Amino acid sequence: MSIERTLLLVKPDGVARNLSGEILARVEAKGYTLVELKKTAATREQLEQHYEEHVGKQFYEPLVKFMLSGPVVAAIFEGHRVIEGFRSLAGTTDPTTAAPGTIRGDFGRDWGLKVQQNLVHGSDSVESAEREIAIWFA
Ligand code: IDP
Ligand code: MG
Repeated sequence: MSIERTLLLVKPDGVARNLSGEILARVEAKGYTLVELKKTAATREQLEQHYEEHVGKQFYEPLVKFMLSGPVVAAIFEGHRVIEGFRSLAGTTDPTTAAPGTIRGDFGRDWGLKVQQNLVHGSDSVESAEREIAIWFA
């Protein structure tokens, strides 16, 4: 067994809708361990690093503006296969078609905006998790 860590963000829509506790509770109930937790206002510098893979895409600037629109909750969760496990709990990127039972499927919808407001971020690989944890928990 290898202990793995992931970076979870409750995005500004999730915080504004008072869903932070519900989201964290689902991850804890699944069996993963909360390691670090904070509510914070992202900076543009942090977001430019965090979303560097999306620079140049149509939704990039709307995404950065959205993530600056209010506070986020940042958490580190730990457990064997937590990266894959949290992405399964989160559901697919598009909340319209994310499976019911997932965070995005249960609480998300398309608001017709330039960026999908889909409540949560979760790291997609061990390398991404290490990079992202350093950005949010320096
Ligand atoms: P992920 O969060 O499911 O890993 P990514 O492809 O890494 O999805 O995209 C980062 C974020 O950018 C998404 O969570 C979503 O908020 C937004 N996004 C991604 N693709 C689109 C798109 O095609 N249109 C609008 N927003 C998008
Ligand atoms: Mg991603």
